[in-house]
Amino acid sequence: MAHASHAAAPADTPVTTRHGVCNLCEAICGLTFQVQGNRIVSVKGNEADPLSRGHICPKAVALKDLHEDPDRLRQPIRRVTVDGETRWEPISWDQAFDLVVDGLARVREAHGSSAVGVYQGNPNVHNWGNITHGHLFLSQLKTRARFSATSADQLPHHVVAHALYGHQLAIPIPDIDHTRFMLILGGNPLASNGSLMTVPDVRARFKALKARGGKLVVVDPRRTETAAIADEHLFIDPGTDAAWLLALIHTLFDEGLAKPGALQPILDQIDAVRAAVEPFSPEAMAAHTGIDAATTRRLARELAHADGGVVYGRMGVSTQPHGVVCQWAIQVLNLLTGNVDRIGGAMLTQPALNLIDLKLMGPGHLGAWRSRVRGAPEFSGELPVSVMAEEMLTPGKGQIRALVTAAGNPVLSTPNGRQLDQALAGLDFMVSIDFYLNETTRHADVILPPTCFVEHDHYDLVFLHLAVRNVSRYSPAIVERGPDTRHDWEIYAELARRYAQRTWALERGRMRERLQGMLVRGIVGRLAPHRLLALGLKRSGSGLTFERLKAHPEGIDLGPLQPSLVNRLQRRKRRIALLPDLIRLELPFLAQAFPSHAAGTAASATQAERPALKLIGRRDVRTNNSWMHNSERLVSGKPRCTLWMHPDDASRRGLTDGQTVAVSSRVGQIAVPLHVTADIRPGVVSLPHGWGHDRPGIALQVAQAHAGASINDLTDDRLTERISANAAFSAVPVSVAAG
Ligand SMILES: Nc1nc2c(c(=O)[nH]1)N[C@H]1C(S)=C(S)[C@@H](COP(=O)(O)OP(=O)(O)OC[C@H]3O[C@@H](n4cnc5c(=O)[nH]c(N)nc54)[C@H](O)[C@@H]3O)O[C@H]1N2
Ligand SMILES: Nc1nc2c(c(=O)[nH]1)N[C@H]1C(S)=C(S)[C@@H](COP(=O)(O)OP(=O)(O)OC[C@H]3O[C@@H](n4cnc5c(=O)[nH]c(N)nc54)[C@H](O)[C@@H]3O)O[C@H]1N2
Ligand code: SF4
Ligand SMILES: [Mo]
Repeated sequence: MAHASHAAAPADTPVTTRHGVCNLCEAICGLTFQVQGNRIVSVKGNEADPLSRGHICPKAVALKDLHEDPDRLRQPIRRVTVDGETRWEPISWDQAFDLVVDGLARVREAHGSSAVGVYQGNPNVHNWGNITHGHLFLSQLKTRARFSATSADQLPHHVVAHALYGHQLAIPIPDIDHTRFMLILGGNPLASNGSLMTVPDVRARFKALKARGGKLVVVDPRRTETAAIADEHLFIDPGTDAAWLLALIHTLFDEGLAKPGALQPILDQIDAVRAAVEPFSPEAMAAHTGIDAATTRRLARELAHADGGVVYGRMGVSTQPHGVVCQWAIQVLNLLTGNVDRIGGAMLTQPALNLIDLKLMGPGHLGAWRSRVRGAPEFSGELPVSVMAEEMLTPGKGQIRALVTAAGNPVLSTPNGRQLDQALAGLDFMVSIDFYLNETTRHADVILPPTCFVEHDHYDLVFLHLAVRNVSRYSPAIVERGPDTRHDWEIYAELARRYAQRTWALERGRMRERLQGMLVRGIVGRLAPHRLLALGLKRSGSGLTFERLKAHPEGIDLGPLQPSLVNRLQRRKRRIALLPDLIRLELPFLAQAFPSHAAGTAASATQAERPALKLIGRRDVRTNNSWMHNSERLVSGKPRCTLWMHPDDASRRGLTDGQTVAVSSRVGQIAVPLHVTADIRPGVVSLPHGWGHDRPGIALQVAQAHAGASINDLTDDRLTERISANAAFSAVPVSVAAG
C-alpha cells in the first residue's frame, strides 16, 4: 500500500536541504536531509554538527525506509476475531480512543488500578513527546504495575548514581576527548555507538586518544570491534567482573595508589571500603575471572598514574547478577584515583535544559514497594521487567489483567520472552502505542500508531545529559506528517483527557486536587513539546532561547565537559558516602560467590564432561534492538543471527562452522546457524538480541524473511541482578548440540 505522504513529487518540485538528527541510538548524530516535496531524497551526516561532526552509521539512511515502509501503520487498527480467526480492522482515531479508555477503565473498575500494567520501551527516551506528555496519561492510571526497558538495561547505573551522588541521572560521563587511559568493560561502542556516553564518531575519538599518547583497554569475553582497535584486550569470564573490579580497588589500597585528590574533602568511608575489599586480592580473584594478578595490578597502576583516566562499564556489566556492585566499583575506582569531576576523567554534563538542576526529574527511590509475586523492589516507581509475566500469570488480588505498551517490544526484548508471549495472550485488554504490528503488539486489542521520527520535531531531553560534549540542538520536522495522523504526545494528551473524564468517579483525593489535576492536564495537553521547551529554557538561566536554537538547527556548541559535580553537591550540602548500605550488605555475599581459595571450583568445572556454556549478547552496527529489521538495507547480506562459539568448544561437541545448532536453557530452545571463531572466550557463546520474527500474526514482510531466532527465548526471568532485579542477560547457562 503506497502512501500519499511520501509519494513522488512532480519533477519540478525544488529539492531543499533540512537539518535534523537521528534518534535511533544514543549517539544522536546530526543529519542533513535532501527533501523533494514530502519525499526524502538523501540522508547524510551533518559536518557542521558540533557533536557528531558529520559521522553517521548505516541506520541513519534507514530513517527514510521507516518513513516509506508500507508495513508501517498510519491509522489505528483493532483486532477482531471472527470464527476463531484474527483480523485487523482500520478504525477512526475517535473510535480508537474510546475503545482504549473503555477497555482500561473497565479493568480498573473491576480489579483495581494496579490490574492495569504499563510497559514503556526504549524509544520513549528517544522521542521527546513521550517524555513531555506521557506522564499526563500514564500517571493517571495510578498503577504500581509500571515497567520499562530500563530494567533490561541500565538500571544498576541509576541505582548507583542515586546512592552515591543523590540523583538517578547524575551519571559521570567519560571525558573521552581528553582522557589518557580508558578502561572499558562490557561495552562495544564501535557497534553500539556508545551508551550512557553519547559519543558519535567514536572511532575517530579513540584514534585521537591514542594519538595523544593515551591507552585504550577493553575487558570483554568476546574480541569485539572495539577490542580489535584497543591497545589491550582481556577475555574475562562472563559475570565475574565484580570480582575483578574489587581486585582493582584492593590493589589501589594495597599499593598506596588511592589518592582522591580534589574530591578528598567530600569523600566519606574510604577506610570502610579498604576493609570491605580486603578479601578480593588480584591473586585470589584470578581463578574466577581468568585475568592474572600481575595484569590486574599493572592496570590498577596505569589507571592511578594516568594524567586523566577513566573506567567505563556498560550493558555487559550492568545486565549480570552483580551489576550494581560492578557499577559501584567503577565509580569507586574513578573516585579513588581522583578521576571523577576531572578533565580527562568522568564528569557530569551541563546541558542547557538540565533536568537534574531544574528539578524536572526526581532524584529516585529504591524499594519503596515490592512486586506482589516475587517481592522484587521498585526503582523510581517501576518494577523490574523480569517479574512482568509472572504478575500477569499468577492469579490473586493485584494480578495484571490489562496492559499499555508504548514504543516497546518486550516479547523480544525481555528475559523468557515466550512466557511473556503467553501471558499477553491471556490479558483482558491490551493497547499498544506503536507503528508496527510486531511480536508484542499482535496481542493488542487496539494499536494506536504515532507519526514516525522525520514527521515531528525533536529536542534531546535525555541524551544531551549523557553526551561527551555539551551541545544543544532543536530540529524541526523534516517532512510533513501524513493526513489524519497523531504524534505520540497528541495521543497521550487525548488519552489523558478522555481517561480523566471516564474515571473521574474512581479518582481518589480531594476535589480541589482533582480539579487541579484536570487543569494541568488541560493546559499541558494543549502545549506542544516545543512550547514546553521554550518555557523550560527561559527558566533554566542558561541564556539560551528557543528562538536561537531554532535559528541553528545544526546545533549550538556549549563546549567541552567541565568539572561541576563537587560544586553542585556542595550547594546541596551533600557529601559522597563511598560505601552505601546496599553495597556494604552485598559484599559478604560476593566474598562467598568468589572465595579466595577457588581451586576446588575450577577443578570440578573441568571434570564435568560437558560444562554448561555461558551465553552472552552481541550488537552489530546495522541493528537497532528489535525493530529496524524491516529495512532491506539493514538486513541484507549474510544472516547475522548466528551463535558464536570457540573452536575448542565446537570440536568437543563435534560441531562445524555453518551448521544449524540447537541451543537450550532452562526456559527454552532455539535453532540458529553456528559461527566458529577464536574471537570468543572458550566456554562462552554469543547471540545477538532482537531477532525472532517468525512468530505468526505479525506484519513485517522484510523482517519475516530474515527472521532469525530470539535470544530471549533462552534468557531466564529468574536470573536477575541481586540488588535491583535488573535482567541478568550475561552468563546464562546453555547447552548446544547439533540441531
Ligand atoms: N547497532 C546498535 N547500536 C545500538 C543498539 C543496537 O541494538 N544496535 N542498542 C542501543 C541500546 S538500547 C543500548 S542500551 C546500547 C548498549 O551499548 P553497549 O553496552 O556498548 O552494548 P553492546 O554492544 O551490547 O556491548 C556489550 C558488551 O558486553 C559484553 N559482555 C557480555 N557479558 C559480559 C560480561 O559478563 N562481562 C564483560 N566485561 N562484558 C560482557 C558483550 O560481549 C558486548 O561486547 O547500544 C545502543 N546502540
Ligand atoms: N538478551 C538481550 N535482551 C535485551 C538486550 C540485550 O542486549 N540482550 N538489550 C536490552 C536493551 S539495552 C533495551 S533498551 C531493550 C529494548 O527493548 P524494547 O524497548 O522493548 O524494544 P525495541 O526493540 O527497542 O522496540 C521498540 C518499539 O518501539 C516502536 N517505536 C519506535 N519508535 C517509536 C516512536 O517514536 N513512538 C512509538 N510509540 N513507538 C516507537 C517500534 O516499532 C518497536 O515496536 O532490549 C533489551 N533486551
Ligand atoms: S550512530 Fe547511527 S543510529 Fe546512532 S544516531 Fe548516529 S546515525 Fe543514528
Ligand atoms: Mo538499551
